[in-house]
Amino acid sequence: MQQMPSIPPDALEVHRERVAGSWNILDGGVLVAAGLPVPIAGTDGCHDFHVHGDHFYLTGMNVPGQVLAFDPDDGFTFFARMSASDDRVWEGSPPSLDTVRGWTGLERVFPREALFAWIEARRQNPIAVLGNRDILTSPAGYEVPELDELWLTEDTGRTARLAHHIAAARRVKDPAELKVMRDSAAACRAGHLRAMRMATQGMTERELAVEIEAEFRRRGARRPAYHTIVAAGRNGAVLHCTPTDKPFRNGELVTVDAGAEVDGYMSDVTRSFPVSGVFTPEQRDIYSLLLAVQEAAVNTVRPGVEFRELHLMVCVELARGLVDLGILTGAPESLVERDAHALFFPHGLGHMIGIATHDVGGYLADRQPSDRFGLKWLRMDQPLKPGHVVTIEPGLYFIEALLTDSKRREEFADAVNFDAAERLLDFGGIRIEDDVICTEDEPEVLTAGIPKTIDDLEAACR
Ligand SMILES: [Mn+2]
Repeated sequence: MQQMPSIPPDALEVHRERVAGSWNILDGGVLVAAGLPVPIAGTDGCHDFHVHGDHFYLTGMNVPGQVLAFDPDDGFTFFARMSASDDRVWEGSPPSLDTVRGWTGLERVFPREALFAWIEARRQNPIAVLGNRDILTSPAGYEVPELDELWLTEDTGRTARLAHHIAAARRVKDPAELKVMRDSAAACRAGHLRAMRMATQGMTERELAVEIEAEFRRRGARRPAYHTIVAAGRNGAVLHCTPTDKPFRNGELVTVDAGAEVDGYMSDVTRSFPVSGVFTPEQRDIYSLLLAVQEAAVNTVRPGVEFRELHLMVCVELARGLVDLGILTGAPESLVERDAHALFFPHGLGHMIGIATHDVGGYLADRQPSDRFGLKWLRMDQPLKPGHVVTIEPGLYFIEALLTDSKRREEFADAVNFDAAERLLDFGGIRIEDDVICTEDEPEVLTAGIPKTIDDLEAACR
């Protein structure tokens, strides 16, 4: 059931003004639908509901089947779901229209049955369809089953243009959003501390995931922000490893990539630590390299810094470290130019985070992801600005699929010591990830309270 939104009405009002101002439309209208629950095929159940981020950003509401509409004459109009009495038996009563007005700061709040008339009045005018587009395919779920007969004329060019503007607005987090993101980071910290304390030989990845997620919820999370990753030993080299029932063994590293959803905002943190509580000398060497590079990258988060440049800087520093460790051979810059580093760090340095874990607006509208091996999984390409919240998450992996690939072995025969790399397959992989606010000055690390130096990790594991 909907509770009072975490973002106060005056802040939601600012979101709406910012977005409507950038839309700058003179006719027609906009629909921003919340989305409908997604059925689990073959059952009478549904997947956990996820409200569309644009609808949430503008209303603070997360109730399925609701719609925010906009037109240049009336401004924003909200269509709230009023349950039938049978639904109230199963789901409880929804908030009254006045309660919704108070929560959202919206004045024009009507029962959802009025949506039909709103669309009918704009028949054959250009309409942009933002939010969840399931309103076009499942209009009955929004109580407008006659949508086809209403001659709703979507202007797809307008939809694309307006979607870009709302993504741009969502990039810069305001103080009300940052407050919630700090709460999310606090829940995330508690879960990671519990993981470090609880992990022990014989425990399974799945058992540890349960502990982490339980702690998130105790600290106010509604649910995990994404599928929790717990990966020990070789599994650490599988980038999105679903926890298995494989027991931890002393000598292995465990990588935990887990975040919490608190009041609609996400956290996303990764830490790697030893099952035994003590790093081996080899683990220390590789971990220290990654930590130094991660800390340098976090400290470089400043207005004007191009995130793609920061990613490439990290690649060069990781390549330099891998040369020192005898795994790569050559000049770090030229190794990165030919993507040799990407065998060991194939993913991007990070992404924007907010209402979504991989938040909208990562790429500027006129930039495209590269198809280069070392850049194709980079989720962000733009200059940083104050109010951006980004993850900084370099990793180092010894990935069987890449190291045993005959084409890559041929291509990088002169650059990679494959024997040395293969000896590290059991090392698996490590990643260090923090959530960082770009400010006018020093970056603020939302997740700074989660141990990441070797001393702090070994202490937290005791
Ligand atoms: Mn991440």
